[in-house]
Amino acid sequence: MRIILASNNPDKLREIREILTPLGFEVVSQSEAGCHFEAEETGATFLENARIKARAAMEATGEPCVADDSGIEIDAMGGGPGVYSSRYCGDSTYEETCQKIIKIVNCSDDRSARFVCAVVCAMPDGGEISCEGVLEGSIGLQYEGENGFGYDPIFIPKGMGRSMACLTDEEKNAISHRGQAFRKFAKKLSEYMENGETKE
Ligand code: ITT
Repeated sequence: MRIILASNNPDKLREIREILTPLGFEVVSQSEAGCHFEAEETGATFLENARIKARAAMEATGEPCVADDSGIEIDAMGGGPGVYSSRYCGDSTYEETCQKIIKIVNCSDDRSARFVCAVVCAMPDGGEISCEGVLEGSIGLQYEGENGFGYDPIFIPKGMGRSMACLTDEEKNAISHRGQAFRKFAKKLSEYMENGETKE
C-alpha cells in the first residue's frame, strides 16, 4: 500500500521507510507527492501536532497521509523540550544544544528522559488512526556516537551502556519510540482496512 509521509525531516523519512517497507508499504514523502509546505505545529501535545500535519497533507493530496510528531522529554527540564524539541535548538546546532542539555542535567540528580512519538494517519473518508511509542532512558554524561540524528548522541536507552547514536538504524528501529509507534500503526491500518475501524 502507498502511504504519504507528512514530514520534511529526511532522517525520519529514512527511519520510517526502514520500518514500514518490510511490512509492505511504499512510503512516499510529502514533497515527492507534490506538497511543498510546512503545517504550523500549534498543538499542545505530540498527538495534536501529528494530527495537524497529517490532515493538512491529506487535504492537499486526497490520499491517506501519516505524520510523526516526536521529541524528547527530560525530567530535569520539567519534561521539556517535549513538543518544542525541534524548535529548542534555535540557531544552534544539535551538538551545541546537546552540550547545553548535558550541563543543565548535570546540575540535577535526575537524569531520566524519554523519547515520545505520536503517529496520526488521516484518511480521505474522514477516518483517523493514531498510536504512540515511548522509549525510556537517561541523559548521558557525554555526547557520543555518529548515527541517528537530533538528540540521539545524549540519550541512553534504559538498560544500555551507550547512546542511541551508537546504534545502527536497524538496532534503533527495533526499540525506538518511532519503531514502536509505526509497528502499532501498521497493525491498526490492516484492521482499519478490514473493518473500517480500529481497536485499542
Ligand atoms: P516534521 O515536522 O516535518 O516531521 P520535525 O523535525 O520538525 O519534522 P517534529 O516537529 O516532530 O519534527 O520534531 C521532532 C524533533 O524531536 C526532531 O527534530 C529531533 O530534534 C527530536 N527527535 C525526534 N525523534 C528523534 C530521534 O529518534 N532521535 C533524536 N531526536 C529526535
